[in-house]
Amino acid sequence: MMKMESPAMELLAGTGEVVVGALELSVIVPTFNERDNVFELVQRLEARLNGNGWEIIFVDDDSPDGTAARVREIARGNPRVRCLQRIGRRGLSSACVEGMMASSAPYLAVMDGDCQHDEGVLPRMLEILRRGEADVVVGSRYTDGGGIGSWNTSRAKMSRFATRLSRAVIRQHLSDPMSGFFALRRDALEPAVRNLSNIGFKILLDLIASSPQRLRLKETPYHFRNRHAGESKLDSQAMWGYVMLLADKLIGHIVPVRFVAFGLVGTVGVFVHFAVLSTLFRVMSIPFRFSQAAATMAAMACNFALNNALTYRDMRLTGWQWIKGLMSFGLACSLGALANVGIASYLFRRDTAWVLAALAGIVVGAVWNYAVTGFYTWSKEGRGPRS
Ligand SMILES: Nc1nc2c(ncn2[C@@H]2O[C@H](COP(=O)(O)OP(=O)(O)OP(=O)(O)O)[C@@H](O)[C@H]2O)c(=O)[nH]1
Ligand SMILES: [Mg+2]
Repeated sequence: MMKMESPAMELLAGTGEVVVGALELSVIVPTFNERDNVFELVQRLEARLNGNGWEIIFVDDDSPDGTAARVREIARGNPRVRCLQRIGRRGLSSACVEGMMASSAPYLAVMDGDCQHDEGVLPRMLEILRRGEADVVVGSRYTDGGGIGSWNTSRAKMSRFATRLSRAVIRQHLSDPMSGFFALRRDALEPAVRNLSNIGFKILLDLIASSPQRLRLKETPYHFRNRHAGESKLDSQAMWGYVMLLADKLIGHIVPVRFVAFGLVGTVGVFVHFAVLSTLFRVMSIPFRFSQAAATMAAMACNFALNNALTYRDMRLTGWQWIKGLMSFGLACSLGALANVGIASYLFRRDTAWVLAALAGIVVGAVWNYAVTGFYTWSKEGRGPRS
């Protein structure tokens, strides 16, 4: 009798099917508006990985340019290619995690969909994993033999600064912990997966910081190339996502990081309130109650817009959903204000110092606003399509 090489082969043996090669590697590629890059990437991978038992899983966040349809078109002629299309969601890290969880391969690799990562390095990464020399192999731009291509100096400086910040959450040395190009053993992912923050762009950092055991890391150099086609999604908000990730790793076990962001946005709202109030009341001499009402509306709208762009960036509302969100946010916060005043007045009547009574009212109002808007304004049902 033929010797079975893996449980997968044993399972198939009874069906009479011919097993060409067991699945060994899944390459996970997060995409957003990469329609003109996906075919090129598949071809480049075919050239480098041919012969191995591998597949490529594109995780697309319902890109408006039709990336998912393009991937499925390719997949119909190439069974190595799969498409995971997420609706009403955004986020590079969470896309990578869901792609990895959709794979059954013992080895996983993550790379960008715009051909910036050098696919020629993948066989070396796979070999290191096969030999059991590391749990994670990181493609590094900052180790000897690596490079960052034609980045301008400000982007290069920003990347180095972010790398330094990362030391706050990972205690192991890595020259390029911000890398989006890496390969790992599935059994290194599984213990970490429930601790992941799933925030922002930096999945490798999240993974290393979330692993209950110390992962064995190895780096392999590569040159970061220019995009093949399309536009960058790296915007100023990516930096905010990074700060949120670091904060979640540092204090997320004490207080939810979204609540901290919500509180910070609320503080900005107080400044907006006073700016509008003083302009209308002091400068334009509009009666106090109208000025106060206008300032409250302005602060509420500003808080909603900031929370939508930052605190709930991964499920931000657009178009008609944005208007509906603003209304439900306004309603929830009005009730929050009533709770705030009610609690503060009650405590004040019971001889609590006025500052403490006011603070207690603010905390109760903020928790109410956070809980209710998280449930109604940015609920699953409220998530609309994004641009
Ligand atoms: N699924 C998914 N993929 C995303 C999202 N944002 C970015 N991506 C993909 O993640 C990869 C990296 O994003 P890029 O915009 O290329 O970021 P970058 O490589 O740091 O920046 P550039 O050098 O300017 O290209 C690309 O394949 C994007 O299509 C997202 O929200 N969801
Ligand atoms: Mg890119």
